[in-house]
Amino acid sequence: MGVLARIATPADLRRLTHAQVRSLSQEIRDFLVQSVSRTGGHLGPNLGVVELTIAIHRVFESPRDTIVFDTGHQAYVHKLLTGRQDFSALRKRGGLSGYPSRAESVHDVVENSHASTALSWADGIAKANAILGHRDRHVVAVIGDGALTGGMAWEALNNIAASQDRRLVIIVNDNGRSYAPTIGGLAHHLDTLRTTQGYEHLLTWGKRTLKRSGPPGRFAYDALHGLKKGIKDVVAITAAMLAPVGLAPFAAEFPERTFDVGIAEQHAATSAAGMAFAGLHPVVAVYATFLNRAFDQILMDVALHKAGVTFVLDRAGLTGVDGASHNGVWDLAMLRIVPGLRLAAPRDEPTLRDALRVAVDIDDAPSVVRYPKGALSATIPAVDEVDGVDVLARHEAPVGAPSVLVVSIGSMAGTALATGELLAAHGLRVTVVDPRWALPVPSALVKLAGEHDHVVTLEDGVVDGGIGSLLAQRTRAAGLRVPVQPIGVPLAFLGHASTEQLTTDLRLQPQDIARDVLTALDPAR
Ligand SMILES: Cc1ncc(C[n+]2csc(CCOP(=O)(O)OP(=O)(O)O)c2C)c(N)n1
Repeated sequence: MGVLARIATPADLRRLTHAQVRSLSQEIRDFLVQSVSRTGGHLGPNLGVVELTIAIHRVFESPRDTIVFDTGHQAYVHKLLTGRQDFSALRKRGGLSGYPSRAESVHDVVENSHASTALSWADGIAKANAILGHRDRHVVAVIGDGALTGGMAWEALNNIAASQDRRLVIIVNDNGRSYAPTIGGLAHHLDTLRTTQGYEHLLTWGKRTLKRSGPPGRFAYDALHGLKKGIKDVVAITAAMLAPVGLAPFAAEFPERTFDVGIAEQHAATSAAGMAFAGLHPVVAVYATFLNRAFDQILMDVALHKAGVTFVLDRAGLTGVDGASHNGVWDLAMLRIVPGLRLAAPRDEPTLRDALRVAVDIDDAPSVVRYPKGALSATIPAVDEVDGVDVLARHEAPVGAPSVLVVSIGSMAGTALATGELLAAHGLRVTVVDPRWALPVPSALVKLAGEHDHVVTLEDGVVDGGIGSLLAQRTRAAGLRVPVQPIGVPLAFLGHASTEQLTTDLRLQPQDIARDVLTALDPAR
């Protein structure tokens, strides 16, 4: 029996002599060459990390210590050392995944195979470990010289370099190659640093690192003080916009729980996923327009990993005077395709408070709370509620009059109410509703749509691919024939102007919307 067959868990590795470890390395190489040449998969990157992975598992104690592989294509050796030695169906349904997989093992943490994210994950996990007082836990990030060319890795490095007291170890696996030889000045620089690789060398390094990794986190119990205040596991993250997004008072009261990561929206999202993995509930506060930068991270780091992270989007909708690049009109269309994501568009302060309260309780999916620039609308009370959907107004009409459902998203509530009144004045039966939670589209909203002759949706995001078009899709899928008329911001870059001027130009004023609805109902009108 070889050495590999006797390794069921990383603990078995720690009992091996150096000679046995050398045999193990050779066995793993032989195994990989044989099995991966049969199944296909990443052979070279894994042959390059055999000694490294053995060393990591001898020095650190997974899963107490978290090991994060950047990209994850080089995790085969890690799989072999953590109880997964049947590679016969690698990358086939029912067989082992070609990347780390939480479903396979508690030793796997990051499944995102998009490169350059590991340092952000590691930073988030290490921050959470420090806050939660887990002084004995290390985070080890393995990143290749190729992945290190990704800008996101530099966002993370900038944050990690500024932190102290965190038990975070970064291993740069510099083999001079990405898929092709690694390009750029960094690769050149690393070439000059590269040293001889060998198992004994790595082990000595690892043990030294353990000794050097500094005193345990000092601020855990400050932080726990926050628990008494009812914020339990909440931490706040901003990307260089602490005061503009309104986090200054939170930062003043809970400095240890507030992280300004710099102009690094991608790192904000992925480090938040890391924090959520380690037991916190991060609230990432950004302007809606800047969230666009972090789409892949929301999709692949937060949503795919079912991380409970709340994104608070300030300045959602038309922002006006800052011009084309500052309108927060893409978030709804962008976020509606993220599986599992829940999004609230509160219309006033009470619904904003309620949305935030609900959002920070969602621990298994991304949640988003979006609200417009400036003061929130005066309170707009609901007159009724239908399975979670607020009814803002009901206008009755004589029997036989056509009925219209006006669906308001977030800040459009005032416009929706005024539109409803204008339509009612034309003899229509009108119901004005606000789902508050717009994503996923509530089934109650689909049902309400089916009870009317016509549906009009009002949103302050791009109308193409927005909530209205999604509702239209859902009603069709439910077999309903009711027409859905989506009204929102056209797909264009809008020059700077006041929001009043913009909504007038874009025909988003109540009288324009009412006219468009009446025309849709009776084109001859
Ligand atoms: C965002 C992104 N772009 C491209 C890829 C495709 N890709 C997978 S591995 C890899 C090379 C990674 O090189 P390196 O980090 O040095 O690891 P090595 O394979 O050399 O160990 C590339 C480009 C990816 N996974 N993610």
